[in-house]
Amino acid sequence: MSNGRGHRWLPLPKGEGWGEGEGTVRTCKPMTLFTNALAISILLSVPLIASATSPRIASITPTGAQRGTEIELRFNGSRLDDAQEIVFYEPGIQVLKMDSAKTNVVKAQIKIAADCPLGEHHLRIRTASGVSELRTFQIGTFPVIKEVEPNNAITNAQAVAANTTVSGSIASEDVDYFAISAKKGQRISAEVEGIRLGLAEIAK
Ligand SMILES: [Ca+2]
Repeated sequence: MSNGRGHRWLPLPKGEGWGEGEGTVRTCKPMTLFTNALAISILLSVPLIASATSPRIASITPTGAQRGTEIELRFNGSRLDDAQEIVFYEPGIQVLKMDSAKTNVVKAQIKIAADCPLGEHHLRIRTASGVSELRTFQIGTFPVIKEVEPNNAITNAQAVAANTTVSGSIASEDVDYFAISAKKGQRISAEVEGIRLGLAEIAK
């Protein structure tokens, strides 16, 4: 089925699209940060129908971006070498170019419109032999920075500016500390997004 703009629309199966996660820590006054966190998917117990030739997305890096920017997305997975299209289900994200030279990696330059809807965007990779499972990508208002390890103690907490999104991942039993500057009495809001990022898996 086509939407008339050359994009192929695929059905959105309910319950698919869970996996790793990110997190957001938000501060009300001028500080907000956003960090990846491992999340647990209850859908791992739901049988997914996929053939041995279907492409698979194991991770997307980064898992979110600021609207009005251009970034490179890296997809890791399997059977991705014959990728032909990244299908975004919601408007506002344009794929400028795509490189799928490696079997397990697809790189894509994407442009996010200044008025791109915020929040969760759904996507799949379509290859010559099939379509991947549904994944999600987050669009936010704040600039995104990477988590920098080691940050496992207060003494080496990563400094984060106000109104910033931090993107990272939590391996088994990882701890992340972030440092922000605030005045006494200042109210701080933080939000962590894990399972909502759609790629969480139970730690093995
Ligand atoms: Ca850490």
